[in-house]
Amino acid sequence: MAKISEEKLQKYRELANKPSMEMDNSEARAIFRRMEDEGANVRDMRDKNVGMYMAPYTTEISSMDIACVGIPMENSIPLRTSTSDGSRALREWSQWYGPVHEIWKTIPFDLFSVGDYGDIEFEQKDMLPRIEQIYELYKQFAAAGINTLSVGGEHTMTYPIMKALGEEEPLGMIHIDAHADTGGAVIPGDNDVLSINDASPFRHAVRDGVLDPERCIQIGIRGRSENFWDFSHQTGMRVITASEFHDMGVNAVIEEARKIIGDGPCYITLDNDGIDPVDMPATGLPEPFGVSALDTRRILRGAKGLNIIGADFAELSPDNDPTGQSANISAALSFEMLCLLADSRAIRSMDRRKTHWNK
Ligand SMILES: [Mn+2]
Repeated sequence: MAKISEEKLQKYRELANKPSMEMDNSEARAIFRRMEDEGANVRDMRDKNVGMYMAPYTTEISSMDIACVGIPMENSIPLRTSTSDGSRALREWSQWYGPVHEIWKTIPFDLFSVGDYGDIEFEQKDMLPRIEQIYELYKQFAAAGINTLSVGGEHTMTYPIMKALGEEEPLGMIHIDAHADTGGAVIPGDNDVLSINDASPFRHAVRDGVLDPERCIQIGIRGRSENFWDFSHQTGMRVITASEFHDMGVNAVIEEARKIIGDGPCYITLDNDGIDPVDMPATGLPEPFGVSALDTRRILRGAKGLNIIGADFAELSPDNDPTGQSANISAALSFEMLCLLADSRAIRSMDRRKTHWNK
């Protein structure tokens, strides 16, 4: 049996002696070095106090271009809850992702100032004051021209976010979910206010004029509640059921989504129950035969180049996630969204300012 030649071994040994941080990709090498120099804990993956994707924590609005925000909201979920813990779980797993996008090589921290705003500290327990508090905060983000990656928390949160971000120009939407979330009042005679819950955010957003239904695509809709979404169909949203999604194939769906969204501002919202519960068990509302985690990533990657101004990941319920599998996948998908936000902002604006960590 021939041995590996001394010449080759010599070369392999030289390469083997090279420290990991001396990687060939110079941009990747530079960002890891810079993060470490500025005090980010890039070598320890067990730090539970780290910011989302290792972004520095800050509540100083003027210091951010892109804000990562946790919204620990749990007010109207009917069963198997724990969405109030979703942002904590995602933040913990987010250390495994970034700072460089594996395919696009996007480095959000080198393009813009990304900050982790932390979890919103709700002043009150009830739904309406919480909705109001989210709206007031996102109005500040909108006024400062900040793009947001929000992690929930129940899906109701997307309504006040859209209300703030869509005030100037109505948004288009790419929405992955088992449910279209355009439901009406559950109890006949219920007033508009009480009908705000996690099955209705997009009905309220359309009614407020901040979401353009003709620029909306809803993907993965399925299950026993499918008959409750008349509002989506009647207002011209494109509803792609999970069955239709599987028949069409992901590339045809992406093509259609891009046509529907066009050039206008687009918001991406992922409800974790849109993803098949085999991949994503951490949901209060498991609906089988959904969109795979992999196809969800394909859809996100297919959105590159669109004018994306905000994104969120909703309804992660860590109590149903004993291995952390769901939080891990949620963090992976949300990093795709962070890169989309950075890339879109880079298309819109020439202004650049890097993220910095304090020592
Ligand atoms: Mn939803």
